[in-house]
Amino acid sequence: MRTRTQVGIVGAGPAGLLLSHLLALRGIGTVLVETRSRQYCEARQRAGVLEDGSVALLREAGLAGRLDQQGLEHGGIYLQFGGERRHVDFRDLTGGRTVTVYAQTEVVKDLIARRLADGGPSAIEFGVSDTEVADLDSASPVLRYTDSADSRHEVVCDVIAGCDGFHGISRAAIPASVLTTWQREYPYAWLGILADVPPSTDELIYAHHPGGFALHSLRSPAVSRLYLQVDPADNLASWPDERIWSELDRRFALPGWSLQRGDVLDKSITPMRSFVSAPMRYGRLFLAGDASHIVPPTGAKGLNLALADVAVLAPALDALLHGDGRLADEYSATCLNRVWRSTHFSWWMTTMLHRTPGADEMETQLQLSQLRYVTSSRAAAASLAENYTGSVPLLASTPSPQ
Ligand code: RFL
Ligand code: PHB
Repeated sequence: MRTRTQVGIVGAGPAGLLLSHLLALRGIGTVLVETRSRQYCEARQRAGVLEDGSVALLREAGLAGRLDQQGLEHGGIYLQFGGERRHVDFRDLTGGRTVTVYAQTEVVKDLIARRLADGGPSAIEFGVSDTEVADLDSASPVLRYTDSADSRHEVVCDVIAGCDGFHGISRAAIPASVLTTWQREYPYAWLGILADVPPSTDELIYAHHPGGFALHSLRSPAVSRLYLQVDPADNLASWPDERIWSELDRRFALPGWSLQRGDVLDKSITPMRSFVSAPMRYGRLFLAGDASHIVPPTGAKGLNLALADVAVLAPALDALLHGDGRLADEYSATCLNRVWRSTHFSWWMTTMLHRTPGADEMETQLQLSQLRYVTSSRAAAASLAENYTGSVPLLASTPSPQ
């Protein structure tokens, strides 16, 4: 079947879904294809923290109905190390900025519901296979896929957006000779659990411990989200619930405080990596979100970067489709400024808080010194707070990385 659309979008994660919605608001038609089922996309456990810029963006786009009711505003985080738990007060350090705890799964549910309500059942094609993008350097790039009923489709587009995550096909369709990539794999992974128990803390706790990093986050007043640094070669079979809870107890231990336990609702292990590819455009293909860059989750940046990319991309594509390519030409450089800032911040948080297997005592002492500094110097604390809340300026006028 051969059809036409203005923008073909690969991937119905936060980037692809929000892009489709922002383009619809501008009267631009999209075909959005997704390999997974709707249920799978809505259940996949991922990020939990939105910068206030992301909240403002979702609000402006008319998507914040549930977010405004259920999102939990947080004005800081705790950093725990050397037997102490110290608070970093974002509101005070950044002139009132905050973050909002609202799960990525909820953002995705809101976006899917809105696209289907506005665009009808065909607004998102779930369960596709064999997605291909071709003719990217022509004026009419082509998106091909097989739908869930086994029919093959060819969609002729004006532009294609690759929003298909780190393992998608879009980035791989760019000739290697025009892409530069930077990558760092970390020698640790995160074991994450969702637990049916009220959080034991009012704000997130990032804990440095000789046994490895731990993070206490949350999903709601009734559901906690907790992470442990583990070996990337570990599998879930070696982490029965009892071992997870006792390791969490050990890493968060503080006199007079205890961690409440509950049923484990979900359990997964995620590798940690930093990755950037540039440029984020090749001909009529534009990459957004994890398709172009990955950060380790310690800075809570991945989802926010994905949303920020498409906030820049939607007006750029609108102008391009109306004959003005200037914003589209600047797309990659504009996004990469933010991407590299978040890449640095995420790497910095990660290496400050995790234990490198086999590292000497020097690493520990350097980390502890840095942790004491960011919790005692107002300038250092303000830098962390600016980066975490996303209040660092975009630096759009600075010469771009590529
Ligand atoms: P996604 O969410 O990976 O969506 C890509 C979609 O593309 C589909 N797809 C294809 N569809 C069609 N054809 C193909 N060939 C396809 N190949 C793939 C996939 O099925 C999928 O639905 O990318 P997107 O939209 O760029 O969004 C990025 C975010 O998901 C990611 O950066 C964050 O989850 C990262 N992250 C965090 N980010 C934050 O901002 N704050 C956090 O607190 C935070 N915590 C986290 C995180 C990621 C984690 N994991 C699991 C990696 C915590 C964890 C544990
Ligand atoms: C989460 O709630 O899933 C979460 C929070 C903060 C992070 C990473 C993940 O840095």
